[in-house]
Amino acid sequence: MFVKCRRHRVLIHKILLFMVTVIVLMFLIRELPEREITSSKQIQNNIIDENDENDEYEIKLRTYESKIIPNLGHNGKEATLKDPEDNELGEKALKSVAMNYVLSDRIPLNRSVGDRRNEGCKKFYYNPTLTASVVIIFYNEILSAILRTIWSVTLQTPEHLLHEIVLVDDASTAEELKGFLQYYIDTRLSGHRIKLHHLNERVGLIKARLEGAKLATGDVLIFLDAHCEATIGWIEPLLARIEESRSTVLTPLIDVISASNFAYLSDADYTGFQVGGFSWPGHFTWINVQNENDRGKLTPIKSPTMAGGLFAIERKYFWEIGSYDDKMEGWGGENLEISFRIWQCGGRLETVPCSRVGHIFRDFHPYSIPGKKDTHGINTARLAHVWMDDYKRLFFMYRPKLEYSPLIGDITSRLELRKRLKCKSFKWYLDNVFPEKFIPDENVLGYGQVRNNLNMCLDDLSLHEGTTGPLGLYPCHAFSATTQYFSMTYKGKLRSENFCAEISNTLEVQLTRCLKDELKQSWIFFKNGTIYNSLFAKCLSSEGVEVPKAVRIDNCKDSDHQKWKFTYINST
Ligand code: UD2
Ligand code: MN
Repeated sequence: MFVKCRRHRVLIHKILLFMVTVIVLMFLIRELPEREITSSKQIQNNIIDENDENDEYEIKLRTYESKIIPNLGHNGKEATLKDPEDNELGEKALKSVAMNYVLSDRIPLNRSVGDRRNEGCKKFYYNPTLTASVVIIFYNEILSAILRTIWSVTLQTPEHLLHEIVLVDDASTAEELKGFLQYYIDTRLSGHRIKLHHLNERVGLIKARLEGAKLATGDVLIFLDAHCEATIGWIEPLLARIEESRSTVLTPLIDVISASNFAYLSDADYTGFQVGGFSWPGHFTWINVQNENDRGKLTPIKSPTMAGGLFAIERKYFWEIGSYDDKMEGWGGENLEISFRIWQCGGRLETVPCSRVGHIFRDFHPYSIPGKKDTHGINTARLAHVWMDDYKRLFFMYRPKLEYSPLIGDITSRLELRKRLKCKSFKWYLDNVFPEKFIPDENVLGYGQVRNNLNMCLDDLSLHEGTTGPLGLYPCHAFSATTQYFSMTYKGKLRSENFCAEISNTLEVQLTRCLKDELKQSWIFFKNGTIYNSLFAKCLSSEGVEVPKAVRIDNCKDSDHQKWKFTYINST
């Protein structure tokens, strides 16, 4: 009985369990389809949404790709289009954005510009182990130029040396630089470790680079502008040199790519390359390699400054040495700031002749700086106050209004950095790194405006550096520092920052490159105001000179045309 009863109970239990299961199942079956339908609908919707956009991108991209002309501009040769209409549009593009994007869009994005290295470079063997994060920042750049920069880096860098490419979009407004660029990277450059970061607000190139550096994780940071083309073997010598000396900051040879026809203009055997200098008005300049014995050499060469856009620096060292001045805005000044700082705080700057990268030098900036501020001037004023000690007088002589301008902002943290890193003085920099830099008010008998007794002044007539032109005569004006600033040196040169006064065959006086021991450039300044040349035994004179023509030399006589006064005279 007990057994029977127990069996009965078990049976009832089983039936109950079965019923509960059936009810739960029925409930689930009733609910499930609903839920499934909704979730699959959501997924489908997502796919449809994304597909819509991606389809659009893909169509756009294929149309774009179909217009590319195979082999156009191959090996860095000049590219031309046949259709006159395209050429007209190209001309317009050059005028509006300083780059012929009509042509850029037709040149293969992965074109090769050939091997640009000097033959001698191919004999060097580099085996770096450091990896690079290539940081490329951009604001409304031409998409095809950005993509060609990226392609050149991925194609010309051995995979094991390229940690990543970090792209920072400085809040571009051009639509195609957003989703479409990301789509391009995802589909055409997938597997290449490319980070694309969009900034919400335009911050200018200095802060954009800082953002890029923060995102980067490779051993070495290599910054490039967004319109460059790296060439074969470009990265190895940079990484190898940093591996040898982590506090050395390097620039490749920056070759010229034409903004109008995209020709890669520098020959492989070109050895007359230059390194970086600066002018007292605060601009970067190119100068000849300082030490004559170093000219034509292919090993890294000391450089007093760098152009700023293309350089390699060990990532941790970049932060240790003070990265950039994060209160600098817009464009300009950061290149001289980082150059002076590196040298003064114990590092080195070098140009690496065997690393060649092309850059499109544009005739003007195709963008404006928010607030229309003179960021170059303001940023330079910041660096002058922080790094140039007394020598900042020479910059502010050209930009007097900037010296105490409130626009400069707070520089305390940069002064603290200088103290913390125990950096050397600007005089040390001039004496040791850039001894050939001309200092207009040191070792001179007189300097400033040079005025004759008839109130006319010597004037360089805005002569461009690297050229030759008349030493003109012009009414003296208040902006003496711009074109009417000359020095009479202890060594007998009558000169400005970039030119020396030389007597021509017609006895007119010209401004030209300063040469040592050139008697036609040799003058004696007498206390009575006469400026005399002993080779011709004649005096500097403005007699018969029509403004703004060149002054000349003439037989010495007591004449107001031959009496010259410098604004400042050194009494010592
Ligand atoms: C040169 C440098 C540049 C920079 C500058 C001084 C070279 C070859 N180029 O001028 O790198 O050091 O001197 O400041 O050495 N950009 C932004 N946000 C902006 C403005 C520019 O991201 O608000 C980007 C721009 O898209 C480009 C890069 O910054 O990729 C440099 O600008 P640039 O090419 O107009 O400067 P460039 O070559 O005249
Ligand atoms: Mn540039």
